[in-house]
Amino acid sequence: MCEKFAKDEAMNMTSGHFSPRAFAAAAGLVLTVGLNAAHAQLSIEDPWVKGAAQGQMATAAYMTLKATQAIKLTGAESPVAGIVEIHQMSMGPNDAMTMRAVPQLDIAAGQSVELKPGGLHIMLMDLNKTPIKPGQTVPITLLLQTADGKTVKQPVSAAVRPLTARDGKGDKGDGGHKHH
Ligand SMILES: [Cu+2]
Repeated sequence: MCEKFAKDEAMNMTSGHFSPRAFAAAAGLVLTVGLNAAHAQLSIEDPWVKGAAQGQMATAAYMTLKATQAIKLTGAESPVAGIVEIHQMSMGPNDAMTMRAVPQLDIAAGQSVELKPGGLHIMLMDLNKTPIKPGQTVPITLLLQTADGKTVKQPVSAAVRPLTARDGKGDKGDGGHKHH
């Protein structure tokens, strides 16, 4: 099952001034610094989601993660899915694709990890009833843990590609996924 990360860090405001303008400026500054801190450790290239038809229960998101410092991907969240898990697909016996949940993904400093059809992916399950169509984008929040144990959330906007999208390398895609 998906783990809920409800750990909202309280903001430490040291300023004694609470005019709305000062607060907005301070909040904006905090947000900017936070995002820069996450982006400095992990860059995300080409995030995309395979489209889902009306009534389809699951789909998957793919992207390339490049870490400048050691970081762990511990999970993800998305408003389109009730359950989000990191999965690994691999070729099992008899040429059948099997997949398993990966509790976390360790990315070493300087390493780049490709999430792609037929391999690692972010599984979006328990989808909302609305279809996910090409031309839309799906917001996904990556839950990361830095080397010093800090939890960082990194927002990703994934473009939707057609249901039949492959990565062009001749693998079998994720069409055979079965879900609980
Ligand atoms: Cu999967």
